[in-house]
Amino acid sequence: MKVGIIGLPSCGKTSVFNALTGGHAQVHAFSASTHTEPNVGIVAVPDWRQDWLNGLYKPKKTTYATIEVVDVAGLVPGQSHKDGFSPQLLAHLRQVDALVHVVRAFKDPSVPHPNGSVDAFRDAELLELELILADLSVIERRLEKIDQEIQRKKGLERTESEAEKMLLLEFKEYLINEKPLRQVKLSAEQAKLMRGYTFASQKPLMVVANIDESEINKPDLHTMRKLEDFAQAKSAPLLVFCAKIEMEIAQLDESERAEFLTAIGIIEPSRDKLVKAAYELLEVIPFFTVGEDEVKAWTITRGTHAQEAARKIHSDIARGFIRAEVVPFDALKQCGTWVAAKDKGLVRLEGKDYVVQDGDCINFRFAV
Ligand SMILES: Nc1nc2c(ncn2[C@@H]2O[C@H](COP(=O)(O)OP(=O)(O)OP(=O)(O)O)[C@@H](O)[C@H]2O)c(=O)[nH]1
Ligand SMILES: [Mg+2]
Repeated sequence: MKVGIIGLPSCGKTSVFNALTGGHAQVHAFSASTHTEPNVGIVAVPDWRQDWLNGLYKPKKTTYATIEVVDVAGLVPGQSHKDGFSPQLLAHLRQVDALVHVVRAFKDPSVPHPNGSVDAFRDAELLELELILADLSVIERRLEKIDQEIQRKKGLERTESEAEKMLLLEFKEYLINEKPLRQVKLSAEQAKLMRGYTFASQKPLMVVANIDESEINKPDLHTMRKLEDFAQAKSAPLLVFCAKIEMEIAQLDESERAEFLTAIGIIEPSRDKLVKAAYELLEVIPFFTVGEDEVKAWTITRGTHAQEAARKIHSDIARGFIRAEVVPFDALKQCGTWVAAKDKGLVRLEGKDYVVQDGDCINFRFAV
């Protein structure tokens, strides 16, 4: 899973990146990132259930699920109007599964604001509009050429291009009404037609309100209400935290961290909040494979069948799939060991169509 951090210049993107990854990427009071390479980092997905499994199996190795985070360059308003986003930016966007839209809500006068004043709602709308305009320009350029192409084509290819055109016109209508494409429901067939495009406003999105250190646990309600309305209207969850402090938290040792969190009254670090939100947004869940060699978390789309889940591990396991031995995490924890769970009849044998559940511990039986 890969998420991209976007936002206006100096809104705190790199601070959020550091908060998530525990990294030390440069933050600047003056925006400098528009022409630099993006920061890329990995977040190990925290899961107390995996920690418990590690205690049980004492494995040689434990592998947490990971999320890759890309701190994409700052989006300068107006940049996308003529030609859409730059090829570099589009290439980054193409690779991400979801976007984290950081909005500056911190006031700190020592950090200049590109628009001269802090107004989180205005900025949120501005960036969302930037995504919409970039998509519009992609569509307009495509529509200029598609008629000629339709004329040239025959049979099925022609029908497909015509369907593509219809869909692009539908998308255009949405965008003109300032609706992001993430709100358009597509059939599998339509999604296939649009596979070659990267529409920024189509990516699942989370909004992060980057608040002042003085507002932790007591954010400005007027601003938050407006941002909440904004996020809801754009089908995005809203997260609220102070990136500067969260970045400092992420850079502390594990032992110091808990103490610091308690001292400032933060219950859940932003990293954990964001990971949870990303899992919900992308409708993915973890399952575990366990043993003395390795305890490992795997990420699958909700609703994945056992055989497909096995494919995540190895195509041979999927091909030679016989049965999945499954024990839900809670049952395993209650019984204490796999053997005890088996004795109680809580380890089930499931077939290839079993829908894997969040936290299932699975041993795949297969023959090659
Ligand atoms: N007071 C305060 N300052 C913050 C906060 N978040 C970021 N800053 C400051 O704002 C400035 C910009 O932060 P960055 O994280 O570099 O912002 P950015 O969006 O990555 O900026 P560019 O990449 O240059 O567009 C830095 O001086 C940060 O220390 C915050 O929550 N509170
Ligand atoms: Mg930056």
